[in-house]
Amino acid sequence: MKLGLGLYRHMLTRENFQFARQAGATHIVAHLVDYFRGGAQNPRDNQPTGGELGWGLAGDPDKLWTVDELIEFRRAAEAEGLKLEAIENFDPAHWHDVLLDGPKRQQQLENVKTTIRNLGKAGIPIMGYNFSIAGVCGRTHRAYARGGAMSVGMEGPVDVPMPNGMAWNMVIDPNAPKGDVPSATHEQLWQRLNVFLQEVIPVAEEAGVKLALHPDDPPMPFMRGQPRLVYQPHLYQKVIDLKPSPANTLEFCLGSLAEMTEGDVYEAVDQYSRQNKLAYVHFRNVTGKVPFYRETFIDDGDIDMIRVLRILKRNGFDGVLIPDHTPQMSCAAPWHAGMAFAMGYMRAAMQMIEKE
Ligand SMILES: [Mn+2]
Repeated sequence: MKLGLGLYRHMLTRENFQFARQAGATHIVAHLVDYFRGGAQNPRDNQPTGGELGWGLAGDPDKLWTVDELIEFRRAAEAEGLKLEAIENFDPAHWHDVLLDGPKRQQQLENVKTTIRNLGKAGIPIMGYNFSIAGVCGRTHRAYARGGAMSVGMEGPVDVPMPNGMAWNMVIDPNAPKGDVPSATHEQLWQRLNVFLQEVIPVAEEAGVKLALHPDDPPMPFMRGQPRLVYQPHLYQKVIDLKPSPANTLEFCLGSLAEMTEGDVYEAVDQYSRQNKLAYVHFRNVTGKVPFYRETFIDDGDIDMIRVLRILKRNGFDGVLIPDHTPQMSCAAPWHAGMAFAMGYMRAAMQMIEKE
């Protein structure tokens, strides 16, 4: 098993690569979507939360990530002794109609395919994604964690409808006509995923790239009137079985799985790692379940993280673990301190497990 760090786009700097290496990471997971663009409601150096208008403005619909810029990111990480393991999340500007089944769906499926081919050409092995209409929304940011550390949680269901011009909790069209995005059904959402997988997985296979699906965050059946895909652990199996392929894999988020109301997180780890379906792991801890949960420090939540590592080891998991999110620590560098704390814990735990 390998230790990695996830970095938001504006954090992809030499200094942060060095920070990752110093904390023992060998791998980087990079977010290339700028979640913070025009998002005044976001704390900038933390995971984005946003308000009813989401995180901010999506990217340029006409500018896909090029092979050259992807190679540049990979080389920048390599220059500091790190491997660029994955890109996390498509830009909603590039694929919103795949999620919404809108008029540009076919063109945007081609966007996704081009992006995956570009990753393959740039030597980046994994593309993480979250197949979600409303996206990562409806969460609150308060002093939830130990010692009054600022953290993220949920304080009940969020049913405020999603206005036109939004997808994946970002603004894709600031000039959209007034009104709300009509609610889809679960059947429609699964049909949309099916189209996506049937079209894109063969391209991923050819490109040598794994597509890795994040479960819903938060894992509610509906958010903002829109259905969610993987909001219980057993639904991950449905994704795998829809298009059996080594390129159809999971961005396995322990935090989201533990927030689900059904199933058992250790059984889920065993079930999916036994099938060799984990592309990489979000190694994050929480207390509680939706619609009331809180993100905690890694050693302080409901999940026995060491037990998870033992299951992963037993099933031969050899991929990357990243801290995902952590509470913010009270100091001059709250995000970095939170990550360093999590990574120190993870290094120690991994060294211990390797000797067993
Ligand atoms: Mn996650």
